[in-house]
Amino acid sequence: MHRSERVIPLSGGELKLGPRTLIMGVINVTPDSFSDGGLFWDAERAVTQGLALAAEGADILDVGGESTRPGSEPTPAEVEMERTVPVVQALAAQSGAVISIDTSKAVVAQAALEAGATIINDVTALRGDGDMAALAASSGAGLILMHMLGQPRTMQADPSYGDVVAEVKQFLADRAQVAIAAGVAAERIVVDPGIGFGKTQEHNLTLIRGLGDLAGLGYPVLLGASRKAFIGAITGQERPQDRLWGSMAVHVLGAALGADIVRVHEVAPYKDALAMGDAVMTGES
Ligand code: PMM
Repeated sequence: MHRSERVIPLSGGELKLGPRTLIMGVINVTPDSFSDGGLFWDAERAVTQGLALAAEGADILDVGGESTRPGSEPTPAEVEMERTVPVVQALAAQSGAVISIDTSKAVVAQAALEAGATIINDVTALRGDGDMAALAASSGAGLILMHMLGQPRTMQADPSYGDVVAEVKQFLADRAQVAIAAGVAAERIVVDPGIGFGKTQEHNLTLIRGLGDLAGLGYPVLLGASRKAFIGAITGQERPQDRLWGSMAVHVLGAALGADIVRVHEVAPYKDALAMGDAVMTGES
């Protein structure tokens, strides 16, 4: 088995990891996300999109109200809450999927958890808000810790590493220890190399090749490469929405190399592609 069988306990449910790669569908409620050009930024459309992705088989819906595209400025907490809370509430009630909130602000995360989210997806890995670790611990939420070098505003300026896999791995180990020290249960932690967050094309490719090494930390691994610029650079597809096929190759390979969860914008194509990849890797159909 190329991935460990285990369960992430969540309030009101659980996520079963192992033979089947889990799919996290992206719901960006932002006017300026790089990947979907703000298509889903009003609440009603975001809910419709979330329900569609759940019907296609998304295990998790990741709702975000702040763009983290390279060069983006921070969004005020009230704006982020106005965008995300109604969407979380509707999707938690109607979709049947586990809901994660993509935020680095504790007040936003708390409001989303009250509205029915059960996972916090923090792209700053608890460095953005001093209250986030305590919230994660007291709420019993799942916690995704992502690696980012620098801040979205400047992260793509000139990212540099000695050994990118070793450095990202050490960072994730350290952040997981910070979470555990604050009272987060180790079994609720997921780690993510943060593809495109302060990384060159070569760094991204090396990190994907090194996913098995990151899985060696002992935490489930999430891979989010959908529609990102490095895929456009290799395939020549300039528009993010034309990067599905390139993105699928990356996530199927990533799952074979050790990613337990993939974060993607389309669900139906991945459902079949990952079913085949998982069947090849496990021998189970
Ligand atoms: N990428 C984006 C936003 N949030 N969260 C995690 N854990 N991992 C990612 O790779 C990630 C993220 C940016 O992409 P988007 O515009 O498609 O949301």
